[in-house]
Amino acid sequence: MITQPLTVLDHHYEELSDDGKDVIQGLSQTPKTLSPKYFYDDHGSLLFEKICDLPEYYPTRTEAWILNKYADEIAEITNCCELIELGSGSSTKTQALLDAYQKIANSCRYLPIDVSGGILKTSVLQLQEKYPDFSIHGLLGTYEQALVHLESNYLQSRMLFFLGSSLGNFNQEECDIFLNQISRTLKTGDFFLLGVDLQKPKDILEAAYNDSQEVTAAFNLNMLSHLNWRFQGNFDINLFKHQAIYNQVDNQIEMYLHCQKDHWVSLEALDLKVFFEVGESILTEISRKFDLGTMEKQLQSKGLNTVKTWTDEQGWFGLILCQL
Ligand code: AVI
Repeated sequence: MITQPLTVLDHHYEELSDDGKDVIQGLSQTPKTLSPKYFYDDHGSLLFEKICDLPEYYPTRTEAWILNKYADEIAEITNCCELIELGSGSSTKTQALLDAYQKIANSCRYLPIDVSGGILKTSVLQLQEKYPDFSIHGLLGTYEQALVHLESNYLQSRMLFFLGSSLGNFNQEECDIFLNQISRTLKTGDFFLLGVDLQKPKDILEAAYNDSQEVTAAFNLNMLSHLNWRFQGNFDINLFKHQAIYNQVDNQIEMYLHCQKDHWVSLEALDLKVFFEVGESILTEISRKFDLGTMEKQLQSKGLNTVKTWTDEQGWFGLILCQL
């Protein structure tokens, strides 16, 4: 069924909603931080797609392997329902699920949600062609906007899914707020499918975030170029160096940009001047690595009870299907 590909949830989504107040706050504190949402301008989104194909970055292909192997079983458990994907990107991995649902039902509804309009529109148009009996419609906006939009009354049963271990980029408090929103968006009997990257040896994790082709380094540094065009800044990316370390106490990768020289940076649109000292660092991202049992308990505390969990042969990545 070919329909309008997208609904824009907030026409001002491109302004990232808070006009850089978070940049002022993050760069005014010690240690300095920046929100990972600034990775994803058009160039950053392309670099992320490249990261997903890197030999060292195992999460994407490992999760795809699990989905390909178990999609039929997932569809059998949930039956035909409205499929809603948060942060769908190019929806590449999702096709294993769509194929499985196609086998059990003539028509299903699939709603991919993303902040990147270009990639969302392209993938919706391609999927509408590939799955003509499905009703496929993109929602352009942030997770928060989408979850509020989806809260209203609805009849069909649902499966919300959040893949790629994007949950790992939230700190514990953000994770709590997000999971509360998820359970508010579902009604009793609905499903939530969550992909999580699991704890594993430090050397494997650090290699995945310090790849030999330096694509992750370019992705991290691109955040500064993004801030330059968005807020009329003068960051010199040659004065910063990328590094990712695995913090074994908090079980998280931490991505930093280390300053190589004393200098001032200004962001004119924010009326901000910041001094950077040689040796100091900006924390740009955390990527938490989970333990399945602990994650299942956290989901349960939100009323989301595990129905079944799947992992790969090495136990590197987990896919949890839970039900409200
Ligand atoms: C999007 N997110 C789950 C990725 C991750 O692995 O935390 C982002 C990323 N950062 C560096 N490489 C990939």
